[in-house]
Amino acid sequence: MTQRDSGSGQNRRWWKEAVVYQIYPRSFNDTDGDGVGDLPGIIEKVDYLDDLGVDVVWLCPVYDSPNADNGYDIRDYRSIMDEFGTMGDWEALLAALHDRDIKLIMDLVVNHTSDEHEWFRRSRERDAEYADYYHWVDGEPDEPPNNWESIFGGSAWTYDERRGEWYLHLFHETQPDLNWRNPRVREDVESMMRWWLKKGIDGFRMDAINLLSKAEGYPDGDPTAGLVGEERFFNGPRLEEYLSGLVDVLDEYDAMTVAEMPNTDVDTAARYLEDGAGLGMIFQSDHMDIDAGPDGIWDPTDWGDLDLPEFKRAMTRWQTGLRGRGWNSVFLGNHDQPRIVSRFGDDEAYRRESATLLATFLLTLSGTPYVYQGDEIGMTNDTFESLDEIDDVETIGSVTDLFERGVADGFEDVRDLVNYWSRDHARTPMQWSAAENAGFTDGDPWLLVNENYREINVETERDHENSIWHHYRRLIDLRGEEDALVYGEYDLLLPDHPSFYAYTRTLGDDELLVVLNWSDGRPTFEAGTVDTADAEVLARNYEEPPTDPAGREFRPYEAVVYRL
Ligand code: TEU
Repeated sequence: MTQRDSGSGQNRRWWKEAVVYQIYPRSFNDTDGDGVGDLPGIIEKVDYLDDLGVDVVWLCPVYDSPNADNGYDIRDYRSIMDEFGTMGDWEALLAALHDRDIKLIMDLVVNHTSDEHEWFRRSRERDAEYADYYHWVDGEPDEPPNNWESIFGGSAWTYDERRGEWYLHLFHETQPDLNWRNPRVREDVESMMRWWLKKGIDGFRMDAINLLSKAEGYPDGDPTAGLVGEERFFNGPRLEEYLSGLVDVLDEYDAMTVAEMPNTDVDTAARYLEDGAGLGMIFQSDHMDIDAGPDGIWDPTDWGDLDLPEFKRAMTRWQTGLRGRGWNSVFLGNHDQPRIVSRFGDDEAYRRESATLLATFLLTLSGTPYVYQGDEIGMTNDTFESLDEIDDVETIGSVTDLFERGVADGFEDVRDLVNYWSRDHARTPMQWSAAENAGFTDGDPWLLVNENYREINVETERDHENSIWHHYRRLIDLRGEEDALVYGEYDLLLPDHPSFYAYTRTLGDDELLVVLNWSDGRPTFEAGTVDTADAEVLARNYEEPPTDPAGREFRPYEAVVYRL
């Protein structure tokens, strides 16, 4: 691929100019009436994606899985989950996307497998070939090898009676961690990646990839850490080496990579990006942790308030910090996070205004934007009345942990916490229409459909020219037209302002200004040293605003993109 210079010192690459749409297949569209989304359901909606204007689809796991973690526990990397369809359906989906010039990236989940994967079954039998595929440690059945905690609650170790040893699982006990020190594991993963790349996919999203390398000898972690053991397994000693191996495979195919790396700072990230290990981009988590309590998201103290200046600092650290060192990814939500309009906007009085503001933000920053399914119609968080309504293994594990530690005692004590964080908010079925079950299924949906589907759905959104959906579509188009939105430098204005988030994007002589009133108030914008006299409006979420923003009062959640 030719890499013309973009005029900004950043090499041009196809995936830098792309807008990605993330599909959580279980919740997208069901065609066979079993209440679970499927691949033919996605094929049915390929024109929908084309109309929206996205360039890449990131498909969450569709591999064979017992579904303890909805497909993030893989039983067979080379076959398709029965509920989702067949390999033939998957091939038809790839062809339908490629016909419309939409690329497809798949989820690569290789920190762990399902405990039903053949490798694990043979490993626990001490089969010579697979004995060393996982992290096994000898010891007494009542004393785990160390104090590491699982990200989903409780100890990270489970004693396996069959083998008479402990195995490590940084997630659920049915998700044993692969032993990356074993070169055979790395070879098997690389050959699996090649197998998919040869089928014609355009890249991978790498799941929890900065957990691959664990501290040698499994030393105890700092017992006061939010997640005990975190400094022992995030960004571990051999991570760079393992990533380079994966990148070598991807480079053979000009494939796109986005690597999920929570708990990573900018300087560490730079080591893994372009000039380091060579990853295309990473998903960092600074702005996702901002409203968590001191001990993480399941800490029931002091969580939930969004402090805009702090949020700006977190975003800006990455926007400016990676300049010339690597490419950003930009996301506000995904299948693990609350709905963005409920978390960062106002999902009641100003749902349309705040959802369109968030769209403007997402699509005008430096880095490749990721739109999560349903955000383009402003889908909101749901309300969960009991743990019986929860499917998410993380919510259940974390809440059980709070109960066991005596921090909480019953659902009432955790109601607000669950209703703020549960990953199920993002997983309620896609709302296509006002028909029963939001047009998602003719059967019983696997997870409750949000009751607001009669008002909030694709059909209604597409009928109204000033809707959230049309705003996404226009902003996606604008990003395609304005090189400055892709390759321009980001400079923050008014860092400490409590309501405005404003920045410029500059590429050569071209200077764009984005002004977002991130509040339900009516603050007056002061442009400072930026000359706005000849400003031209490129995008807006209210009727025609005056062209010069300086000295003007902005309406609640008003968002405007100008050319200066
Ligand atoms: O998530 C990894 C991860 O770090 C999550 O724990 C995330 O930070 C948390 O869920 C936020 O609430 C990935 C996948 O995205 C997730 O869906 C999987 O459950 C997990 O890996 C295990 O594969």
